Amino acid sequence: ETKYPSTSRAASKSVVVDGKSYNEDEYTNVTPKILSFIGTNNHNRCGHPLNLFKQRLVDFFYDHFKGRTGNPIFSIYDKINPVVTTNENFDSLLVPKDHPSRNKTDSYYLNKTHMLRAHCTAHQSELIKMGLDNFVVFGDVYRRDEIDATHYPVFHQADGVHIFTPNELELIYGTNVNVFDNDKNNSNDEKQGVYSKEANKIVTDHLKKTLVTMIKKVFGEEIEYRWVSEYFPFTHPSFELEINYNGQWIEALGCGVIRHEILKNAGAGNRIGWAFGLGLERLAMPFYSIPDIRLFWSKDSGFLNQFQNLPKDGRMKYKPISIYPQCINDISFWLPKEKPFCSNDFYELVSNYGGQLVEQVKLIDQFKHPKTGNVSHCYRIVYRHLEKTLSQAEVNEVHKLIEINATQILGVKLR
Ligand code: FA5
Ligand code: MG
Repeated sequence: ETKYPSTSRAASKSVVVDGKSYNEDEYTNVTPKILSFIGTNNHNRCGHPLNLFKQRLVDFFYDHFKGRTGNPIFSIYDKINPVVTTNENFDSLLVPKDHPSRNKTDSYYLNKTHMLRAHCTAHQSELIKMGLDNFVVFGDVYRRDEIDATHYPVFHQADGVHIFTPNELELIYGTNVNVFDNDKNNSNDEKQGVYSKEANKIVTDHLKKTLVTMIKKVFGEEIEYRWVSEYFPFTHPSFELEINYNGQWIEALGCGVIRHEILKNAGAGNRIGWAFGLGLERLAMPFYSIPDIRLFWSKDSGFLNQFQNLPKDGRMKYKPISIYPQCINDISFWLPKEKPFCSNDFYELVSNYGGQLVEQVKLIDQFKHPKTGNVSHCYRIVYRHLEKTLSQAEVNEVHKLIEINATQILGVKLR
């Protein structure tokens, strides 16, 4: 009988997702809770509001872009596995090696080489390599982030790409256009050096016009919107589209002209194209008046039944099942001195032990002791059950569990 030292067992631990095994290493930070979301595919579940909303977007792309014989030119992908390589999520999109989004504190890693996609743009390069010019990818994406009514560690995105051949540009513009600029150094805020001014303008205008038409088709002609300049490593120029909902500007999507280097690496170097990425929940929430992003994960019939018999193009206003009171508990502790501490680790711990009861976690105060140099954080945790009134005793129990685990796992000292 051979006995292996326990360390070698630990070193060969692995995470299994969708029947595939990934060896754990110092990058591994997915939790069982996060892994449990994989395969739910709310965007593909009949009668789910995300599916209804997705269908509206699909219809737009099918109706708006038709080929010579009237057939849709956009392909839809909604079943691509959320496990991607770091190369797909970052490198193929020219995300710099030191970009903060690569940090373990911001993304979910299976190990050093594989992760849960942080955006659906992760599939862009592969699909272009396959020869596709026009497509939309729908899928679940995973990010370590704060928790509140509009943020959840799992949400859904739609990512679209439209690539033009020189001939197609000419068709839009009416006359022959040069796609490329002879002076490759001619890059500025408005365009990439390689592309000609006209080609860049045609594609930028086409992008903005398409997305505004899409937003108006979904929300109605009266929707108020504005364009904001943005930066993405994978597009230039880049923009964000914001829409006004009840007097508040909501960031609906990011978009831009695809970096030529990406097209070139994917075998489409003779072309120019645009891309966008939008949050399905971000738009479905105002569309159906859904007040809290956690409701998309509700299994309560009071929520889902409201969407059951809704016609595909029907718009309805979600009726809150009832508003149950919040329960607010604060937690204060000294940060450990011997290891790094980041707020996202605490947010995740709260979400692991507080589950669906946690509505918000927020850093409300921090303090550095002038003599000892010790740092203290105070977080406010807002508890609210979506479907019943919580008793103080139930909340205390969960709060206690969070305190114990914060002490044991994160090494903090309660104050
Ligand atoms: C991206 O993810 C880029 N990949 C979008 C893109 C694609 C730009 C292609 C250019 C070309 P961003 O992190 O801003 O960008 O997220 C895109 C959209 O997802 C946001 O506009 C918002 O609608 C939604 N979103 C972002 N974070 C969250 C979140 N935590 N919860 C819900 N929705 C979110
Ligand atoms: Mg953004």
